[in-house]
Amino acid sequence: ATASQWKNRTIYQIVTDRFATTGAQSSCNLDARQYCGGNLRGIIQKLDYIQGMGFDAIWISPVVSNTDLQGQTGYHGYWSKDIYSINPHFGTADDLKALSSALHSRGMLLMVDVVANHMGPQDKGASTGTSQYTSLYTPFSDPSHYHNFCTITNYNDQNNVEQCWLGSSPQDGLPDLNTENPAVVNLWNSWIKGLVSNYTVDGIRIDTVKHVRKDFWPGFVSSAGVYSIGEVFQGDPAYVGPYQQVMDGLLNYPLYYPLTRAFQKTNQGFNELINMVNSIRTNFKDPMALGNFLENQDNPRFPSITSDTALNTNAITYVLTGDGIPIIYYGEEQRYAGGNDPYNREALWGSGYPTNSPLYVHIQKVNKLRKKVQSASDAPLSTPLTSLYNSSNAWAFKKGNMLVVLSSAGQNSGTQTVSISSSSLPVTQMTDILSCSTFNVNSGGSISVTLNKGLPAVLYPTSGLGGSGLCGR
Ligand code: ABC
Ligand code: CA
Repeated sequence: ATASQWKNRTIYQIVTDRFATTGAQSSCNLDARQYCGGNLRGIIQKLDYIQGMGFDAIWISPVVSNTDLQGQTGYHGYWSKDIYSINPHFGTADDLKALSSALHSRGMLLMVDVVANHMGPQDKGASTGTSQYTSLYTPFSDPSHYHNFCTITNYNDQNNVEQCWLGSSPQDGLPDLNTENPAVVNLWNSWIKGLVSNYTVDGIRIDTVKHVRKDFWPGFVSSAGVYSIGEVFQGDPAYVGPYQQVMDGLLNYPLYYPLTRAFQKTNQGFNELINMVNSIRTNFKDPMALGNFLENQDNPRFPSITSDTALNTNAITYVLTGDGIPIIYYGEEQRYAGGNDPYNREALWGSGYPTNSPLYVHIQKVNKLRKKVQSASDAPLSTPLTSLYNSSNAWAFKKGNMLVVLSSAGQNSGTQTVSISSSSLPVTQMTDILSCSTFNVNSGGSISVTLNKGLPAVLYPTSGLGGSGLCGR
């Protein structure tokens, strides 16, 4: 699928080992960093759970066979050993094909995570350079396929970031591929082409993008031939933006930090977040092709930063309604609260997969509205948001005919009235699809929206809700 097809989607991010299992639902010791039994067939069995929340795409862990490192394993999938075989812990090539077709028969898309910067850490043994252990890997089994060992010490030195290894020693570091070697480039380009066609993959999430020279990527993404979204783990939009010259989208790290700060405590104001939304517009070629997120496998889950459930709900509401493609990390809907890696990779079977928990239902409602907005051709989701009002504890913006009112007053606040006035508002009755309360836009273009207990409102013209399944319509 193309970037423009992905822009209307909502993505559910899965750590394959931790989302669903077809085996015993044993408890998962996070500290141990072992495989806990999640697999591809487990995902197939839980597609109703995902689609029930309104997601129409999933992103799964890297699928290739991984190395094990002295007591730790590649349960997360980022430690490639043999790029031509499927990680047996996750299933078989046929299981991956079955997942792909199960998704497609539901009208959903498959995104696979891929890593081209490095291979997995070597098992015990080699102590110097690269030459002693390269035979571990397929197909990168020649020393010329790797950069010599050096550790990344200076993130301001792009050469150091690209040519050196992640990790502090040859033993636990990630062998850095020589992505300048034409043999390596050719192997990667034909591999990604094969992966996409063998498994009918619709999009790729690319790992460690800033650790490979920029001009490696156009050949790789054009060989893939589908939407690509890269990980450049950096908060500065001026640093990340140029990467959109070499691939379709990026994970929106520049947004992530101000978004977290706006909702990590009450009454933090919205200026920093609004400024970032604007700065992203000037630094990126296509802001709507960026992937917005609040949680992922590398950062502490949001509820580990604040226990305020209203702040959490507001932050998620921005991810679902702001500019860009929403990405929700598995377990976010159940308010899992793990901290940094490895504690943010809980086994979801521990939850029992309830479909009535508050955030599950919240995400479901907003996704229903997204579908409705998407089918209303007058004002699509790709319309950039317009900020209409902000204060120390509220922010209102319009996107198409949707009016979103976010609050940072917190769960212990009472009622909060936000009065918005703009000639761009339709003079009509609006329904908050979360509470089902209605509010009128008067002929002067002003509306007063009442929020309760710090929860947001997501409003849409009542007359446009027919067939949405929202608020009895
Ligand atoms: C394992 C252990 C960890 C241990 C680590 C050293 O080894 O589990 O407990 O701390 C995979 C696994 C991890 C595993 C690693 C290493 O491999 O998932 O569990 O950690 O073996 C991607 C993936 C990630 C994956 C890999 C490796 C890469 O999303 O899941 O990890 O394939 C860097 C990379 C980034 C990478 C991330 C983990 O490390 O650039 O691609 N993620 C700064 C740097 C970033 C750096 C980040 C985190 O710190 O600039 O480059 O990311 O270390 C902002 C700044 C940012 C700054 C942040 C912290 O603050 O703007 O620049 O990021 O304000
Ligand atoms: Ca590199």
